[in-house]
Amino acid sequence: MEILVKQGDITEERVDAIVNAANSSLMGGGGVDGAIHRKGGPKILEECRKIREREPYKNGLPTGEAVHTSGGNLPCRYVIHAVGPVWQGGSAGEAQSLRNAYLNSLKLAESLGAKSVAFPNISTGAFGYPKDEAAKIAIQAARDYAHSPTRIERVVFVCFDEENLRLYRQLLSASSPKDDAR
Ligand code: AR6
Repeated sequence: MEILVKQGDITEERVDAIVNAANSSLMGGGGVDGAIHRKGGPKILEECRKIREREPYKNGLPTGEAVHTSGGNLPCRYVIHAVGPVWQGGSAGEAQSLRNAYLNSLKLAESLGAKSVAFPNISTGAFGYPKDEAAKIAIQAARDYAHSPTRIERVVFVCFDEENLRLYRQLLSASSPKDDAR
């Protein structure tokens, strides 16, 4: 599994699955969530509503978990809606929740047969997670996932802002996977 970074708008990615930085309501919002629903069209929201109608999601999607819809009008086949944590200072389990959001998205992508998956920088916008810490967790989660056999061939971190792009580039070039093993 290759791990790549690029700058851009995730709604334009030609991959099997893009991940949405959603909130537990699954009813849309601002940031990347807003862009995905705007460009993907009403079908995605309709599918989200259906997910919310059934258990165990009647009260919303818990933090760290992921579900999927179609890609609607987007070039991707699936949108994986994952909920990252709201930053509360770091002692409320945010790191584990963020890691779970990445790992659960990868597992779901794999179960859908996706070979290529694009991620935004989950939780680093409205949810306020410090970008450097979030980038380390995201990259480590992808590397840990790649340690086990997987049919996912490509993971792309799509950075929207310069700061995230710089952090991801630095982290992906500065350390080999082995150096990162903890
Ligand atoms: N493509 C890729 N990345 C983007 C795009 C885009 N089109 N637009 C923004 N980003 P955020 P969160 C980056 O706030 O922090 C929403 O209202 C942005 O620069 O989208 O997980 C949801 O409904 C940032 O680095 O998500 C939730 O309520 C990253 O995406 C809440 O915000 C994440 O920023 C989720 O907050």
